[in-house]
Amino acid sequence: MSRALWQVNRSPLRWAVKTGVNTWHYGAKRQRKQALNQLHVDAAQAAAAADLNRDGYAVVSDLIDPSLLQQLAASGDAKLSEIDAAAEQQAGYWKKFLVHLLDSEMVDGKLAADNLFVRYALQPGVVNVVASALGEVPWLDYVMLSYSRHTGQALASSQLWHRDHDDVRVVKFYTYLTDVQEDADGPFTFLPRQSTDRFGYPLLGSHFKDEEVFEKVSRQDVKVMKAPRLVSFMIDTSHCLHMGSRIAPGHGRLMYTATFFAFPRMFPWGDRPFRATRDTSELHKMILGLG
Ligand SMILES: O=C(O)CCC(=O)C(=O)O
Ligand SMILES: [Fe+2]
Repeated sequence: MSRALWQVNRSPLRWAVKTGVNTWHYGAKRQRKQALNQLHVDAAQAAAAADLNRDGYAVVSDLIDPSLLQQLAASGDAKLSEIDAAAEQQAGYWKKFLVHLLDSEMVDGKLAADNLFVRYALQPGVVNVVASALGEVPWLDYVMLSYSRHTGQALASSQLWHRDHDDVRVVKFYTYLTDVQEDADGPFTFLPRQSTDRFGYPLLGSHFKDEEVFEKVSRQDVKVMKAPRLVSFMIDTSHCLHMGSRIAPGHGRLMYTATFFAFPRMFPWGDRPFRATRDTSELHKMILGLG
């Protein structure tokens, strides 16, 4: 920041001068970096963060609060009965193979900060890992409970190889809520960071067919997350090519996703999908973007 701007910020003029979004971001970013020091990151969480930064992925099942996991599993099971109704509501949605199951939890388009699906993302075993990996308190962009199903249509969007938004750090935290132990269950599938780097950034296109990827990267590098229900993992989806939800007939996959960004979000954000309650802490408000 220039010296002149620094002075304006401290002068009585500061509210009259539009210092611009960048200056505001600068302050918010610094605050987020400082707030990292308030977190009590344990050795296992730090190790997972190191894995995430080095390889682009970490299996984090052991870091998850068992009671929250049980509650999530029970709520997930209950939501399975809502699939048909939700699918009907979302008939115009472009990702035909994906049914969103949290709409019924929202009030005016928002989830309360004490809603289970939000609390699950805010647990220390998740936040501490993402925060240490990013070097700052993360921004929780959204949480999602999705059911992937067979459509019989050609592979599209996230069923093809892609990175999520290429220039911000995106870390996604996933928990399987049904068994994903066969290819037919549409496992989350990815290339570690090093292999993805070998693929590089083709000038054209953001979503790639298998053949395009394996022209440049060995098939042996592919990691297929085949795992029983309740396994949790984190992926740096901005640095790792990934795809999934290639579901065979008669199969389906229920998965929880929490998407974290390094602040600021690359695209302007509108209304947040979260609402604070009287008991929401300052840390959680920061994470939920309700500052
Ligand atoms: O459905 C899948 O497994 C892929 C999901 C995906 O691309 C994402 O979560 O960013
Ligand atoms: Fe993705």
